[in-house]
Amino acid sequence: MSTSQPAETLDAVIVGAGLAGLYMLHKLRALGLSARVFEAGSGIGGTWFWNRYPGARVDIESVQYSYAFDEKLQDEWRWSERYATQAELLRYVDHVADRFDLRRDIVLNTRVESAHYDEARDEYAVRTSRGDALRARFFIMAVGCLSSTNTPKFPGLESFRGAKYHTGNWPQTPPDFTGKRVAVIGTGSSAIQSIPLIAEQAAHLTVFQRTPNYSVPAHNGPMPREVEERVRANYAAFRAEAAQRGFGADFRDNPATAFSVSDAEREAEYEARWAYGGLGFLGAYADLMFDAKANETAAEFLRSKIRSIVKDPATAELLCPKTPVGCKRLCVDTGYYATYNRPNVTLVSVKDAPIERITLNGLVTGGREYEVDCIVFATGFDAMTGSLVRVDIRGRGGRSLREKWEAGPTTYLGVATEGFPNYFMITGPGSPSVLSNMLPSIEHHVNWIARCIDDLRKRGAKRIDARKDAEDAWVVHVNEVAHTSLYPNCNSWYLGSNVPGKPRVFMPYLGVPPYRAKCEEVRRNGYEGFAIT
Ligand code: NA7
Repeated sequence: MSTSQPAETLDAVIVGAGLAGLYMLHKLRALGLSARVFEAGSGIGGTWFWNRYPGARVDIESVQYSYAFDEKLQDEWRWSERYATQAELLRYVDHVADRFDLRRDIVLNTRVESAHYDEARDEYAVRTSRGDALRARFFIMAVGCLSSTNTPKFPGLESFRGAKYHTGNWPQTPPDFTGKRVAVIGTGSSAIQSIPLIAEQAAHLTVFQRTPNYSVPAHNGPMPREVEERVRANYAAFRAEAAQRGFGADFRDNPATAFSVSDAEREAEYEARWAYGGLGFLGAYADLMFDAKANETAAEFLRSKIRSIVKDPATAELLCPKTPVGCKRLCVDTGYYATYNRPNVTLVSVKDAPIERITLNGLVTGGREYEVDCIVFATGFDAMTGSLVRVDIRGRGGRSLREKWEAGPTTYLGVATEGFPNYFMITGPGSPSVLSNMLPSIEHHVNWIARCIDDLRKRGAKRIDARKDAEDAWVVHVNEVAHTSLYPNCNSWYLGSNVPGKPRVFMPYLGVPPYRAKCEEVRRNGYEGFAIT
């Protein structure tokens, strides 16, 4: 489109057709607004579109990881497994898009490249990779927290003659590892889910581990119908109750503290939670993420499990994390540790001998070359900010978001950032996002944003911008809360420490109930902390 043509004007442009973007579109339409979603992928689904690696599935039980906004949708959808696979989640997303006729306002295969705020018109001038030029009063990033993949810049990366894959950008046609020598780099959640399945196919699998992670068994299986029926019988109350929990999910939280019970009772509690499976392991005691000694009891329990499963003591020791449990996101697996008992699987620690380079035939660490046919990068994401600053977003005075956030993201409530009027982020840094059940957090943000836009319209207001003092106070508060916990005590993507050079700032907000209360209070007080004109 040439720049001389008048740009199409919409009420809102939304970036990303994942669970957040789809619901945002639905809500804005319900307000009678015009909105369009741009999506870089060739299909909708966001996380569930891109992360197709073997074993990819949600780590929160599906009855909790689903939209709550429409009762009929909730009633008609049935999950086949306790933890849905990526493929089933994608079917769910497709079903939602069809059911609410969302596709006609979604443009695929198109990246939004820039969004520049025009102060004279209170609009964003938006440009896409296809050459579209649009104008929109509201610009909404619904790009997800884990969508900008991180591939370490190993020397020689391009020289490798075999196939390279990233778990977060997996090919649509699944690669066949049969008879292949495969390297997996990384041992985060994506690696832990995929390694058992890759090992079943590959001739040999070598896992390159920098930091071991804790993992608890999923004990996945067909959705127990009695569980589903129990939840469904009172779904609204079940969800409301979960929203009162710290992570916004039902982890069967125990209000007791770890040392308020005997050693034997504590051990029995951990055993019961291990047997049940899933992230609820961390709900065993209220102080596990706040008291290092309490945490160590859970950590040691998990280490003892690793030692009991993995037969080779040296491998078991390498797999035992030394950091607090939960400080990096706890993983949920199916047969991860037992995979190291297979004769075709080798674990190589790159903690003290980092990967030096990639070669024509493999990779070099500790002065030794490991020859492989394929490399799987399970090396995670430039989390929470990567996809936001990848777009050239400019606010008042042409100020760029990328520059504003050079020393780390600053937001008000994780939904807005000062100097960028009418710009919203769904589950942005400074909101519970990745420290919560993502889907209810997405719905909460979308509802809040939609209501805000509607309130502005009713007031006849054209512009809303976070105030600097409110943003500064929020940033301090997010940090203070984080530092009451053990979360900032280890290198994790919550802190940005997985990406070299990224500022070390704790990004998510810890605590769903106080966060939601604050958002509600801000709204009730006429959007306190925002300037509205
Ligand atoms: P993660 O959890 O960030 O895991 C990435 C892994 O890759 C982790 O083990 C990293 O080690 C490792 N890594 C990263 N860079 C390197 C280099 N240079 N050398 C060796 N190893 C490296 O990403 P996932 O995709 O597994 O999971 C992301 C989230 O998605 C997960 O938490 C769930 O919420 C779903 P490190 O720990 O940094 O030493």
